[in-house]
Order: sequence, then C-alpha cells, then structure tokens
Amino acid sequence: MRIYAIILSAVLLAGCNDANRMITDITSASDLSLRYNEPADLAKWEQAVPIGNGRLGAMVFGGVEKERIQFNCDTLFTGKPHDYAHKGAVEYLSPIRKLLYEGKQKEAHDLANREFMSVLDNGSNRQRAYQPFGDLILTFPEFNDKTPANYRRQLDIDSAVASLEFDVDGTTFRREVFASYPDNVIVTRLEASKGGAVNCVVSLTSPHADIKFRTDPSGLLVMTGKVKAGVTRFEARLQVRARGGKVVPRDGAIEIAGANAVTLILAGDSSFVNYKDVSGDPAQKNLATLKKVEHKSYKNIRTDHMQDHRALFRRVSLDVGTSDKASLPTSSRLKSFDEGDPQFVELFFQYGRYLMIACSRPGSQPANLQGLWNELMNPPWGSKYTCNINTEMNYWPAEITNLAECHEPLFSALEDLSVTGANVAKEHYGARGWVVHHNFDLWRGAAPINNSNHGIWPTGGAWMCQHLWWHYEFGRDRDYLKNTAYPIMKSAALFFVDFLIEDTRNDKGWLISGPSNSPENGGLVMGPTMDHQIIRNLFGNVIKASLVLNVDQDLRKQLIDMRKRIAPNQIGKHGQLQEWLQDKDNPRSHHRHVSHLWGLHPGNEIHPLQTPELAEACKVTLAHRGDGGTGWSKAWKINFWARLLDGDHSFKMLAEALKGNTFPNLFDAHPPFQIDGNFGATSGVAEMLLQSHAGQIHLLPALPSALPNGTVKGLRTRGGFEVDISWKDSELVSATIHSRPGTEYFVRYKEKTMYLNIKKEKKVKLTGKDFL
Ligand code: FUC
Repeated sequence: MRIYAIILSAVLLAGCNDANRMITDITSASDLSLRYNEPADLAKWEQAVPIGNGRLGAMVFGGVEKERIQFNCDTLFTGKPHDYAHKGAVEYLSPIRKLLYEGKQKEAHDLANREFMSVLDNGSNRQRAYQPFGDLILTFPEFNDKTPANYRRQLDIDSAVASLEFDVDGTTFRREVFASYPDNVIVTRLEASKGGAVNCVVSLTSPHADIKFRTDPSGLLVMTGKVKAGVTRFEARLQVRARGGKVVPRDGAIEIAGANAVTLILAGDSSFVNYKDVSGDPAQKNLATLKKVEHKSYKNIRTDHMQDHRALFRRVSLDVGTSDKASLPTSSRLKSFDEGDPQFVELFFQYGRYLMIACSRPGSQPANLQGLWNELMNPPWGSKYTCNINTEMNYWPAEITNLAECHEPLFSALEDLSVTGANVAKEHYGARGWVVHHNFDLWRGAAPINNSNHGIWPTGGAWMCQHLWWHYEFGRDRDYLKNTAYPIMKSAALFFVDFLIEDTRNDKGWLISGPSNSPENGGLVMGPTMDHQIIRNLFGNVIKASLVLNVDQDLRKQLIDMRKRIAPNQIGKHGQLQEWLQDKDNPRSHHRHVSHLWGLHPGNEIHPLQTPELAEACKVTLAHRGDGGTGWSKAWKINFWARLLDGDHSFKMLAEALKGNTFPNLFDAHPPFQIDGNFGATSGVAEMLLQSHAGQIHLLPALPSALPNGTVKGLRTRGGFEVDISWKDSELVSATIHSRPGTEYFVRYKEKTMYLNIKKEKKVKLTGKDFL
C-alpha cells in the first residue's frame, strides 16, 4: 500500500499522466471576491486587480495570451534626500500677517510665493513623485489563435489571492498571484489540468533608466536600473521554479516549455535606507529575501501568506444579508448597485480593509494617494502624501476596523516628519516643535509647496497627530503612548503654543491660526475654522496624554489656558457653520472640501446630542455643499452623516460614491484613481454601526433603513473594547462587548445609556431589552 502511494506520487510529480495535480482552487473562492468574465484590457489599468504586502504591490490583468503583472515598490520616488525648508522665511511671517490683517490678500500671496515656500531642487514648486517599478510579462504564444472557454478571473479578498482560469482544447489552465508579507515576495503560479502543458516566456520591463538584464540557467532573471528622475537604484530578481519541462534562459527572458506547473518568485527592492540615505544595496536585500524561501514549497508559501492575511482580515466580519447578485461580475453589480444588493456593501466595506492590509504593514511606507499602486511616471498629484484630508482619510478605518498594526507606517513617517518639520518650524516660523503643511513625500518635505493660496496650511502635522492619540485610545498601550506618541504630539503642540497669535482686530482676545488656508478654498487668510478645531483637538489630546503619563504639569496648564482662548466655532447668517472668522460663506458653493466640519468628523467637538446647535449648522453647510463631489468628498460625507446620526443620508452618500466614483476594480475614482475614498467608505460604514468618539460606545448610531438586518463582529472602540452587534428589523438584538483591555465605559443605544464595568479580558452580552 505504501509502496503504491510512493509510486503514484512519483508518477504525478513527473507529470506523465493527464490528470495533473493543481494546488490552486478557483472554485472555492469566497463570496468576498471581485469577479470578472473577461481579462482586463492591458491598457486599462483600473480593470486590473490589486495585490500587495505593504511594500510590494502589483496589478494583475489576467490576460490569456499575454499576462501583465505591473508592480510597485513603496520606496521608488523621483528626487533624492533634500531639505525643503526655506532659510530666512521667518523674516516674512509678520509682513504676511500684516498684509492679511489689512485685507491685502493678493499682496500676501505674492510675498509668500516669493519668500515663504519650500526650496526645491527640481526647478518646480512641487514635491517628488511616487514611481512605477516595472512589469512582469508572461507570454503564451500557443494561445494566440485560440478562443478560451469558461474564462473567469477574480480577486478573493479573504485569501488575498488573484486568480484566473480558462479552458483551451479541453485543458484547464489556472493562474494565481499573491504578495506575501511573511516571505516578502510576489508569487505567481501557473498550472494546467494536463501534465506537461505549461509553456510560457517570462520577462521583466521597466520605464526607468540604466535598465539591464541578466539571466542564468537556474531560472534566474535579474533586472537592475535607476529611477529616471532620481537617484534611487533598484533591482527585481525573479526566480523561476518549474515542475517538469525545460527552463531555458534567453536574452533578457526565460522560456519554460512542457512544465506541469511553474512558480515565479519575484523579489524587488531599492537602495532606499531612510529619507536621508539612499546608499542601500537592493541586490543584497533581494538575495537575502530569496535565500529565505529557497527551500520553501509553493504550497507552504501560499499557506503562510493566507494565514498571515486572514489573521488580520478575519478579525472583522459583516453580514447585512445575502443577495442573488453575489455571483455576478463585479462591474455589473457596481453599475446597478441598489438596496437589493446588501452583500455588495459588505464587499466594499471589506475591500477597504483588504486594501489597508495590502498597502500598509509594519515596516512599509504609509499608504500614499494611490495606496501602493501606480503605473505612471507622472502620477496625479505625484501619488505622494496630501495631508489636508487624503493621508488621514486613508487611516480612518485602521483602529475601528481592527487593523491597528496597519497604522504603524504612518507613525514611522510622523517620527521622520517631527525632525524635518522641526527645521521648518524654526526657519519659517521661529517656533519650537514641528510643523507639516499640506503635503509630504518620501524625503519628508514639510514646508509649504505649490502656491501660497493653498500650500501654506500649518495644521497637517497636527491633524496626523490625532492618529497617534487614537492608537492609544483604542489600544490603551501606555508604553506606546509614553515612548512613541506623546513625544511627537507634545512637540507638535509646542509649535502651536509659539505660532498662535492673538487677534487684535477686536477685543475678544481670541487666539487664531495664520497665515493659513481653509484647505483649497478661499486662499490665504487669518483664522480658518478648521485650524482651530484641529489645534483644540491636539491640545486636548496632549492634555489627556500628559495626565495619563503624569508628566509636564506646567505645559498642561498652559495648554488648558490657551485652548480656552482659541477662536470658537461660529454659526453664520444662513445658519451654516462658518468656514472662516468672517461670516462670508457662499451658500451656492459645492466645493469638495468641507474642512470646517472637521470638528464633527474626524474631530469630536461637534455632536448632535452634545452640541445640537452646532450640529444643525453642520447640516445646513452640508445641504449647501450638496451630495456631489470627488470620491473622497463623498466618502467624507458618508462619515459626516453617520456622525449626524442620519443613517439614510449616510447610506445615500455610499450609493453615490459607488455609482459615481468607483472603477470596475472597486478602486475609488476621484477621478482619477485615489485610494482615500475606499478607506473613507469603509470607515463610514463602520461609523453607521458603531461610534465611540463622544465618551460612550454608541450602538447602531446611524443604522440605514436599507440594512435592517445584520451582524457585525470585531469592531473596536475607544476605551479598549471589541464589539459584536446583531440587529433585526432595524432594532438591536444583542451586543457583546469584550474587554481589550478596557474595563469601564458607558454604552448607549437610542435614548438610553448604561454604565459598563467588565473584568479585564472578559466580555458581557447586552440585549435590546436592556436598553428599554
Ligand atoms: C487635494 C484635493 C484634490 C486631490 C488632491 C490629491 O488637493 O483637493 O481633490 O484629492 O488633494
């Protein structure tokens, strides 16, 4: 019996029989899949599906006779290490303020554009751009004149594997591609149902400079090069493993003939070490990476990858009902999205979580404007980090949807920015602490860019500090607060202690921010509302953190005093929340930024139950601005309406975003593609079901009538809890609150609030009746 088994497996491995063993299994893909019945057009990038391991990303097109796997590495940027600060700019701070006080905005813009902007090394006023790496191209000449049958491709976001399958002349061909975080590589597998049927030519391409190729008979293909408009060098190293058949190196390519199965393992890296140093050796890094998997089977690489992904992804589940559309192609579901497809809400919600795991893992760069995925040498807005909304929106779902580890790359970037931004604080403002304006890049540029009419906005760093505090609020890790978060937050607050200025135009004694902008609306001003909300939030969080850590008593007292004097929110003549100190909002403006509602979301100083007048003013503003906008603007409005406890309007904005601003691969369409809207929508769905920003866990605060029945498990709240909720006929059935590691809090459902006291790491189950 044993001997028979050994002989049989030897026969299978040799591929001498027709029934070739396939590891891939497209048929068992979960309902959490994006599905298509045709390949992506090789020239239409937004039809391909994304995979990623935080550092390496790829778009898989699923072509039959030609497969394109366009890949990225998170540290390939144009430019080089550079200090963007403008020495001596501080001389012009008071003159610019004076011009603004005198109502001479144009003169202020001109002076600031001349004397106050970043010093750049590329003859422009822009920061540097994220770059593509290259394409892994697989060609299959034998399929050229064939019509495949039963073609399907999909991205299973539960296993984080992109796959495709089709039949040609009675043989089934399967392919799958994934990016492994544990093994740090992108893996492609080619299989066929018949032995010896895998034939393919593998090559690499790149649009950059100094591109060179090397092959060797072991099945190795190496591509080296340098970023065209920069200094960063890179290497892609592809190892071909074939089971059976022949592997023949050609000029810059590898040909595989008659194999039973093929595994392609792609390592890719750059010379980037940190924002000050690009002297690394990508070849050494890749060699080490490939060495580690040298003896690891495809099956084991795949199993470890799925386990790693699912350990994060499966922490949260959402079930809002099934629909018979789940097996339809994703693009047709998207086009016809309506309330009859609640499962699509689940898919889109979980897709944001999938993307977060794929583009932001400990050790990687933060998610940029396109996450990790970019095919263009000159991508929109440089595909860098715009932090007057976009970068922060990327991380809104991190804590609440239980992916706190994925937040880490943002914190690492903040550590860098607190250094480069300290130089900008000194040179531009003569201030202590650190400051970041509305963009940063790989080189951690923190000074104002583009044009003073939107680039001078000093609260980018302060806004990002909210994320440091959230990570503590949700996770309650005191060591993290003490060693990582607090020093950066405190230094950010010190900047504003020096920067805030008393408005002497009246006798109110208000402290205001300026020169600044209300993001991208109205040009340079003194005292935009958003800045004051952000600075109040930062001061408040530093005050709380200093109490938790029992440090800096004098600073705390100073922040408490100053915080009270920061210009308050004001309601204007239309009943709107004022965007500026002056009551000059245009009720007909549909501007995409709704910056002055920051205090409603992601801030927490406006709440319909605690500050009802201000909440009403937010509604008036949202009515003025309308339900249109870019992808991220609609995504923000999903969150705003959820915070206003209006689930139906929140759901309407979700439908608007899906129908008007989403590509066939479910990437957010600003347009163009920008990933923030994906993350904003995921956060918005979570905010419909659970909120905790107002000192209590609020169950089903904005449940839309389109989702009357459902269960969500594993969402997190401030205070250190994990919450499972189920509801039926739009009423709470039960809520299970786990201590993680929180113990005491208030829990609210509808009108009733209860005090919660759970033993550490225990859970308590509440039912709808408890809240009657
Ligand atoms: C801000 C927005 C734009 C775009 C860009 C990346 O400038 O106003 O809409 O999202 O960032």
